[in-house]
Amino acid sequence: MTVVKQKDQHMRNLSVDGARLWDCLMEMAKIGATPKGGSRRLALSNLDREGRDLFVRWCREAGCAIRVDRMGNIFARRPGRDDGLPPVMMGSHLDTQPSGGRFDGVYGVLAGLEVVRTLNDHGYETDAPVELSVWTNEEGARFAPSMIGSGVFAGAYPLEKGLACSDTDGRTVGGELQRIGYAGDEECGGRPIRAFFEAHIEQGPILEAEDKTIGVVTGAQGLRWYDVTVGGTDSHAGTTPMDRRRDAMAGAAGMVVAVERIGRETPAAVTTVGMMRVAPNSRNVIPGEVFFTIDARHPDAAALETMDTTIRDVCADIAGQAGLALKISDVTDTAPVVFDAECVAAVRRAAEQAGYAHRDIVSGAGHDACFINRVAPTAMIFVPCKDGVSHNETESATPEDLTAGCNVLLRVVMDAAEV
Ligand code: HGY
Ligand code: MN
Ligand code: MN
Repeated sequence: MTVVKQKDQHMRNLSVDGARLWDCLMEMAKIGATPKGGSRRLALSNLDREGRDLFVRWCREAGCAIRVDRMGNIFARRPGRDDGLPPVMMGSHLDTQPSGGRFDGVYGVLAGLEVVRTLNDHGYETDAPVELSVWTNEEGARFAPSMIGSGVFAGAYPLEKGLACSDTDGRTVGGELQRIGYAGDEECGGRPIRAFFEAHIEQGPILEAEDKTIGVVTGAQGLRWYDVTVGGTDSHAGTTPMDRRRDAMAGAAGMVVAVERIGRETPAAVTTVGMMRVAPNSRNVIPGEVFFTIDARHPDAAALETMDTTIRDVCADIAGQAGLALKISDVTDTAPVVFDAECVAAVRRAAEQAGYAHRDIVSGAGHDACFINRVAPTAMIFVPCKDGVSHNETESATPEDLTAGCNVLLRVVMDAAEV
């Protein structure tokens, strides 16, 4: 590979191979493909292993050295002229929701691979090394909390907590990493990173509605997850008079409606009850226990704090009036994030130089970048998705927009990797 001084001006206008990127996305989408055209690769499942293995093979073919840390985070490293410099990192996640789409997370990973391939195609040597990362269990669908791999890497959670997270069958992150062969020996984090960039679909309707190609992501809203258990008394549906019941389902239902109303009545807030388990879950038994989850988000920390108090109070009132037991456990509490101003400006500049319509945007979704932002200058690049739909098998994005976002990623990585 002939090395070309990276200062050559014409090298500044490299473009990625959008068709190759699309083909990779579709190849990865075959792993865990769902009947309605989505993806199901739950974190650390056999399908997640298959996706990881395919990614590692592609990166090795692109000349990258592979390292895996103790949380199963994968790092594919392309050497730089001065390999002692802290790397410029790109990346996202390969795990999906149970009925997820083909682009959430995967796009940021494979756009990074396309950047590496493009640099290779042109024999472009960066000063600093470039690393492409895959973070473990970003979605939080199988193991809670979400973003646990990047969270441990960034020091938000101790390693022991990360490895001990378990799914509803009692399998732990640590055990599953061993089982699928991704229990690495590298310590998590604690090393300097020059900058981190994550490309991602917006997962919301704004860019598409405003006909913008690039979202210059300035930050992300705050997020709180709760586990709620409502305790009543199992009893016979036919013989128990209505005034003698401790009906955990009726109590939980009132709380779900109240939580939804808090989201709807608090400007800029969103609240969701996504999971529910009923015990004993028999049609002629009054439920004695109901478990459900709450996901509450807001871009402002004080407003999120107020929502926290209101949610706890309203659930306690409902339980008190119905004589029910109530337990609310905090699962995750991540404050609103502001990304690095220089990295954000680099994304904006790259979009302008490429002539892409763009706008600043705050992410409604959480991302690994939100944790990496604690240990490295970080920013994100958004591209539109159809109807703003995500966490849904019909999630869709255009090859043109995906290519544009990847070109912006290429530019900011090349700039950041220059000394
Ligand atoms: O929940 C989120 O915001 C992300 O998709 N894991
Ligand atoms: Mn994601
Ligand atoms: Mn997601």
